[in-house]
Amino acid sequence: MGNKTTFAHTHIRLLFIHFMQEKILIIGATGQIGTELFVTLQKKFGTDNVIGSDIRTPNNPVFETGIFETLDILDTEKLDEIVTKYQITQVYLLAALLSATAEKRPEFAWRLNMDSLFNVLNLARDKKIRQVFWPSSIAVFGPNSPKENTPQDTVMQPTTVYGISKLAGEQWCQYYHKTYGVDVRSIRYPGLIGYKSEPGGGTTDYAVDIFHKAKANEDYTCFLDKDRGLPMMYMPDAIRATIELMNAPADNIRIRTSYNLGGISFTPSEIYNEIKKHYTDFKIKYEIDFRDEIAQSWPSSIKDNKAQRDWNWKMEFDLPTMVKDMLKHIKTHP
Ligand code: NAD
Ligand code: AKB
Repeated sequence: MGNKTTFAHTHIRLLFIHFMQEKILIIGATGQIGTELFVTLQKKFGTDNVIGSDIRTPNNPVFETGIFETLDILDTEKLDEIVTKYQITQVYLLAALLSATAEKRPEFAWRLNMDSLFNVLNLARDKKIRQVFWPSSIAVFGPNSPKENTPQDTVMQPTTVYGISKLAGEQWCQYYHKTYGVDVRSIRYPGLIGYKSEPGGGTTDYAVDIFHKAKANEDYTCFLDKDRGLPMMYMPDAIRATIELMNAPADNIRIRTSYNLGGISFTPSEIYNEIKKHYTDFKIKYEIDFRDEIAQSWPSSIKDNKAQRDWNWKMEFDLPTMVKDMLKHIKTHP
């Protein structure tokens, strides 16, 4: 009994030391997800243990507290220097060109989205870091995938350069895990909605822009068709999912490509009607552009039973609760 207790105590102490020593590098930290992740990880691991980095200089006040490094992820020497300087154990790689921007610069998007991933996976292969998070997207699916309740494994023939890069990236993650034992974990995020940061050139950005127009008492012009349903998720759920996945025991992570995450599925007219319950004079009109074609190629809803099975994933926010919470915060957020 005594031995068992001692063993348990030692084990707990080692776990504690292990978590105390986690040093995290976020690459692409000033973006929509990075800004929120930076704050949440600082709270969890301490301000000195989270290093934000980006090619851009931050202008969001959240970066006034903590450590920030300017980094172009394509510069492997600087990446290596930062990893060594801070003795980084975990990397969250968020730098990428998103779907709409990538269509305008396809070759550069392919280079950035793929080389950034190789640069980080190679650090893990060479045992310079312990764990990697790299996000995929619902963009891995294409027009031939089932539209509703899209399962984890199905036909995947993306038609955008962004989707092609994410699908290839997923396969590389699995390859590095199988071949080199790299602990890389990934989520196929739906479109993300938050109030702390601006979205960065995606097809789902309308679902953030619409709130800012409502708050400013202006009409909103939507670039998607009013009935274009897409899977979306409120940022607090997405950040929680990311951290829960990263903290799950390695043996539970049976999918090393990327996990489907369902979120909330709605159309522009459905979110408009929900916002209108709070802003009764709010008006919308539709001027569809190339982004509607991208959206049309993606699923309307996603099945995430594998994430529920492997790491107990459970979403909290539905459309009404998300809209209410967004509007509450967006009013006071600068
Ligand atoms: P974002 O565009 O807001 O942020 C990306 C950040 O990467 C930016 O701050 C940008 O300055 C930085 N960056 C660009 N090139 C860089 C380089 N060469 N070196 C270093 N930094 C560079 O994107 P986001 O919405 O925060 O998305 C982050 C990741 O999550 C991306 O991989 C994206 O594909 C994925 N994702 C996002 C969503 C979403 O709805 N936001 C959904 C699915 C997947
Ligand atoms: C985009 O619209 O490009 C992103 C995504 C769903 O990957 N928000």
